Amino acid sequence: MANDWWKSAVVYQIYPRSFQDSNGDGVGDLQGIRSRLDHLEWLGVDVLWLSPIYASPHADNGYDISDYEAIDPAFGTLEDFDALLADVHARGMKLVMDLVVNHTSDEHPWFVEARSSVDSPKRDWYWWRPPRAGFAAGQAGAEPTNWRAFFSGSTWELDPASGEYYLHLFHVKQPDLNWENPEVRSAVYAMMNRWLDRGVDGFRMDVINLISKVLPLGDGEPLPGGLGNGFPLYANGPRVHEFLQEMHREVFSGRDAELLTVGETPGVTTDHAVKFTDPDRAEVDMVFQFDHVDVDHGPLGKFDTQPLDLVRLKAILDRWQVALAERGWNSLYWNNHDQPRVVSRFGDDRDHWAASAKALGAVLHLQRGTPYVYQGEEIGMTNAGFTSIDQYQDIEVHGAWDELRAIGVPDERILAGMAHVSRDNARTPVQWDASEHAGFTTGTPWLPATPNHTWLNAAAQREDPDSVAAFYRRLIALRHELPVIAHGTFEMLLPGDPQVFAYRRELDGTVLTVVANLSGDDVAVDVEDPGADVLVANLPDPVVGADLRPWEVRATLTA
Ligand code: ISL
Repeated sequence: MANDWWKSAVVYQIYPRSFQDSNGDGVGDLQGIRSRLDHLEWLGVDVLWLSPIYASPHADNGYDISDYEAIDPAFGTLEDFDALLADVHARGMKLVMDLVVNHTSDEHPWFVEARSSVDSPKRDWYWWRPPRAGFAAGQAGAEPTNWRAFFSGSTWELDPASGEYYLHLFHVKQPDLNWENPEVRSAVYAMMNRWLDRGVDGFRMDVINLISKVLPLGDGEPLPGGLGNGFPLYANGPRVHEFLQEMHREVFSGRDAELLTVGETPGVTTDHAVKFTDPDRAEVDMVFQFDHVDVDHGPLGKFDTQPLDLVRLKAILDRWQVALAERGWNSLYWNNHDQPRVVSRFGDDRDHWAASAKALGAVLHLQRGTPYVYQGEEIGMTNAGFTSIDQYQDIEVHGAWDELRAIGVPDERILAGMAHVSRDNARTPVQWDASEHAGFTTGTPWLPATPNHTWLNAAAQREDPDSVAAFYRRLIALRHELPVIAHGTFEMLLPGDPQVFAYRRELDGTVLTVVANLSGDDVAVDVEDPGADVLVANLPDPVVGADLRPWEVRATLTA
């Protein structure tokens, strides 16, 4: 197998909680995934990435792990896991696990032990600090640094027993591991090796660029509301590349040709991304950058949603294509369990639902990089349409609700932002069929199925050669068949056009030109070769060189 087999592969992300329930408890599980592998094989994806299935109190739906070596009973057993892995391999696919090691759950035995005493041998496995000089424990402002947590509030929680604070970049139930401590690193590597020995095919590494903090820990630039921005002090930190190279030596070396490793790296720069993914440096195969999904965030953060500026979105994606052209590799995504549904966000889920879902799919999948499909994206699933705060389950939403109200943002404005970009939009059950709860469960789903499942579902689309799912299937097959898609150069065309997304790929004399109208108007384009053949298009009777109809995409090939 070539060392870079993943350059022509497509990854499918499963969020197990919402994929398929097999036992009627309303939560998806491993047996449920096994029962739906036909769909994934039909779609033609190469790799499945499972969001966390480890034992967890589920404060953050499994991104708070209390035992890295056990399967959470809500999802099944280790036997179920082995059976799933065998099934996936038997169908010629690979299985990649989520690796959440910036933090554990506060219920992980490591943290329970660390918290038990300042003299605990595990105390230094986490970040403990006394109150700020001159302050008493618990006093306002006594937190060791002013950092704001991702899920609102301070990143520091007081442990009353010892009078010290522990660090949690995310929720209070997600204490950060201290990667400076070599014992922590060895324990993580040993755990990873055990999963690889069990047969898994790699890892998606949660917030892996946050594991190295700038020492000594200090304050960040003040933010409105009194807290500070610690991000520059812990993102892409001083030892992060060293740690990943060490991990590579201790875990991947000798077997990395078969594996896929992808770092989730919020705030990664192109310079760091090249370092993370340059094969000669032996860190990870690719990373997830965030610039394109942060494009519609406003001054008050993600829930302060701004209209899409397509010229800016294109400039961001172009910059990433160019920066990683010679060294390193991009991952390509619109969606995951943290992002709203792309057809609702950047497409038109009302008047041009199918055409816009397909156009966005084509624009992404024909770029250079490894595409990721998030469950339900392949059938054009839409946002949840929640209108009241009680409908949301996500801790991020509830933290932000309190925080934004406290600074006087009107409820309607907050709710509008949440309806647009909240993470729960991606977490409603996969819409398998038109039956009650969309075929996801026979019980009561933990988050309700979106009402449009009566017509928007996988069963209907598998029958229909013009469906969004059939179109995604074709895009995936094309990457396998045409080397120009996996390996060709990338050139952005018409960068200043506010409606058209167009680019050219080239390999050994084969030229692929993609033109997409990401608007509801007719628009002219003049960049296609008149002699080219249409390779894939989303509307009937495509004509090379003709005006693009609303949300039309054409990809043409010149040999
Ligand atoms: O979704 C976000 C908030 O808008 C992101 O900032 C997100 O928190 C960030 O991408 C890190 O995400 C990962 O780690 C989190 C977890 O909640 C996310 O689900 C996971 O993808 C903490 O483990």
